[in-house]
Amino acid sequence: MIDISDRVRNKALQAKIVTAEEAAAFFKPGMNVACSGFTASAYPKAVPLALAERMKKEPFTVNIWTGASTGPELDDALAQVHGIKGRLPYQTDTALRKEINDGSVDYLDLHLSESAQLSRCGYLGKIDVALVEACAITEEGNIIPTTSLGNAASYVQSADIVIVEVNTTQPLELDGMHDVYVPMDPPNRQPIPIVKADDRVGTTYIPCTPEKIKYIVPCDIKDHTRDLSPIDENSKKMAAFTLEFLNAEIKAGRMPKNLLPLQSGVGNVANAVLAGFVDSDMTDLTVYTEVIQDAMLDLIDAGKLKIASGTAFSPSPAGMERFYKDVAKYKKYLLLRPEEVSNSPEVVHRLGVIAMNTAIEVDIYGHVNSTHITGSKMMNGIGGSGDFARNAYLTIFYTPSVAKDGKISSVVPMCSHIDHTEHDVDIIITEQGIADLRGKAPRERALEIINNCAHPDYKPVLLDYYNRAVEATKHAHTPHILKEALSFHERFLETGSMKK
Ligand code: 0RQ
Repeated sequence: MIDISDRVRNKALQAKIVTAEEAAAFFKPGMNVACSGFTASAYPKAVPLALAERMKKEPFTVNIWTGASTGPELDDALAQVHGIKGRLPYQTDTALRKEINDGSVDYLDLHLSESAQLSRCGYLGKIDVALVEACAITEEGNIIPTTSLGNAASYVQSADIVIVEVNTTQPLELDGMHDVYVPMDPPNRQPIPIVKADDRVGTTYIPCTPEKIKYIVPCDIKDHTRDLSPIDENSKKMAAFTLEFLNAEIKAGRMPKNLLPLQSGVGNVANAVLAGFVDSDMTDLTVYTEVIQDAMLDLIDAGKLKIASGTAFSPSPAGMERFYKDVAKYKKYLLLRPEEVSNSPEVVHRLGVIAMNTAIEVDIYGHVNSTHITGSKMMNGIGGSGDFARNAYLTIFYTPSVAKDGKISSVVPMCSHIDHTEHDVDIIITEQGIADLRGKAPRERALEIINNCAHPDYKPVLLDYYNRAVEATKHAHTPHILKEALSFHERFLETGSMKK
């Protein structure tokens, strides 16, 4: 077994060090297992792998609660052995997605800012065990987290039993990068006293006591973060539109020169947009987001970033190496918080965040579908997009104008599922252009979106639908022909293409 005695600073606790198999033997069918982890960062690895091995011989299921998506050692390993019955609040694993969409897994797709509070409310049942990754455990039993916080602090607070995986691949210098603050629940909640993206309001560790800790398991498996894919042409165009738009906002006096705190989703568009900031002449940028990726390291190196506050540090493997080589330098600019703080509607609203997230489809009135393919099949989940979209100062959604080689238009008459309503969406950007919906009534928005964002292959049919809807409803507030509104989706389901 790997020696972790230097990382378990409470001598008495060292007696609780066991193998992953011994810890996995503790789990019982139907347990609510509340894990650390947000994206492929800081999720438990050794114990879930051992649990999956046990489930192969002795099939049973547990409910997995996390911060968001995790890496393959947790979601994929357990999904492969059909070991998950309930899952919340977000996930991106392919095998688990299949199980969610074939009815085997009950998935609660939750606003991430609310997921810790929901777990404390009681109606989801009690947490049977909190399973969290740590860098080290202090003399007092407190847990020093690793590359994300997610819901780990709240889960540890609520649990009577805690299993800690001490990950030796995580450098001890991570200590100090966290700001752990768990809000009280109503009616005792106080304002979260963050007024600037870099304000610290909590502890650098997850409070815990030695008595709560049942087992400590050594782990030497690295975070399974993903390689960055090269930035594609569409994303480059969407990034250029964003920079052009934000520069115009600065010129018009609607934004300060260093903008407002930025939030960006994950993936190609987010990377391209952030890369655009690296090449821009903007300085003193601040970031108040969920997931901190490679582009933040670029912004730090370019001397453009004051602070990036998030809940997960999830760069590519190459980005992680770069960070590990100079933790002391990068750490000064990075701050990890629980997701109920990083995504807090109260704080996002106060700071005036610029929210930039990706949609699956948008409709001509500005509603956004972030989660469902053709209305029924879950893709990933709402994640933090709702926390930011509803509360940001400026809310931008991105989508390529078409999907599946042009067979699908991402601009449709009516979204097949709605996560973000017309009331929350300010700007829509596709590779075709930008629709500024601010201050526009629904009929003006429809023309702005169709003319600026739809693909030329679909523009005529969308305009035709809109014009006929206006006539049919005699210029109603939000014109629709209901029996036709989802005809694009019907056609796709029937013929495999939205094209006529
Ligand atoms: O399917 O993988 O089978 O080819 O959807 O689409 O273009 O690869 O885009 O990876 O950026 O994901 C909205 C899903 C976009 C993501 C979504 C199909 C497409 C492909 C993925 P294939 P792309 P991305 C921060 C904020 C919600 C959570 C969120 C997401 C697959 O951004 O999950 O914002 N967002 N969180 O072919 C049918 C369409 C389609 C379509 C795309 N119109 N119809 N299929 N696809 N558009 C992160 C966190 O919260 C942690």
